[in-house]
Amino acid sequence: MIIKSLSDKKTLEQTALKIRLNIIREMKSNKGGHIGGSFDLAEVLSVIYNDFLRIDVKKPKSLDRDFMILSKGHAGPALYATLALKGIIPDSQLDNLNNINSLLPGHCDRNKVLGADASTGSLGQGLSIAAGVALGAKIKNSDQRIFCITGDGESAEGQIWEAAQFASHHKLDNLISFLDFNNMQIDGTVEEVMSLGDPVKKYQAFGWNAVEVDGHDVVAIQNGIKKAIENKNNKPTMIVLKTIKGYGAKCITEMKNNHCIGLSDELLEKIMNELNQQAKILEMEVH
Ligand SMILES: Cc1ncc(C[n+]2csc(CCOP(=O)(O)OP(=O)(O)O)c2C)c(N)n1
Ligand SMILES: [Mg+2]
Repeated sequence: MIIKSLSDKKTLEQTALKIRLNIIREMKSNKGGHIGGSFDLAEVLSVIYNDFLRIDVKKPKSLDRDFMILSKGHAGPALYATLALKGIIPDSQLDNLNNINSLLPGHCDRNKVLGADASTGSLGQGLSIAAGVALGAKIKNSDQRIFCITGDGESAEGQIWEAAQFASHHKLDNLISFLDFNNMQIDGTVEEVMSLGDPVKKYQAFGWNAVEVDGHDVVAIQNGIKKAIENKNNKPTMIVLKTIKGYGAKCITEMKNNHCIGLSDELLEKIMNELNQQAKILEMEVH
């Protein structure tokens, strides 16, 4: 499999910052939402959409496209932020998140959002959908890649492990999945609510290739995906992303619970100060 030339670190980090800025635009219009679990996906989405997801932005529903299924559907705002940057959905939609008549519901809805490849939000289902699409691609002899992002709290769902077993049984090496391993879920740490143990060992035991990488290191993520594509050993791949929920703004990561929060003017100002400082370092103009 030939891999096109990959983006440099700065480009990927700039995209990650643009994703966070777009998320904040969405949150502003909704006066809050799932900021923590959306912010921590900015790096992985930047790498997937800049370098690996082969889609024609003019035909995002084309059947031979690569698929990206956001199984932790409450992070929909992170996906929409990326789709707007890629020109798949209009940028103006970001100013109307989760309101009546909005085309961007809080959770992913494939019937409303162009580029959302599955309707998710009921946790545990996305990996099964991704595995089904990956099996379909195998049956068609298509070289499509199927990407999927799951959560660590989500991994308490039994269906995740049925999908893991199914994907290895069917040798779905076209399935590249991620686990957002931030050790946080809705109302506590994963450790206290339902410990996940060592997900790398678990997925390996299920017959997957599995590695852990720093989920905020764009180059490490890029290398992980590259290896998954090159690795033709008939196994699906799980890239465990060691992340910090809310990463990108210290004022969010320092909150005891940043799962679904209101966005006051004061908090908005604090977040924007931090993002503007990062923009200066990355030599970006923020409007
Ligand atoms: C089947 C199901 N059960 C419960 C919920 C409620 N819920 C929404 S988000 C969430 C926590 C998910 O944790 P995790 O996967 O770690 O995502 P993160 O909070 O890290 O973004 C829960 C329990 C749900 N959406 N679906
Ligand atoms: Mg989590």
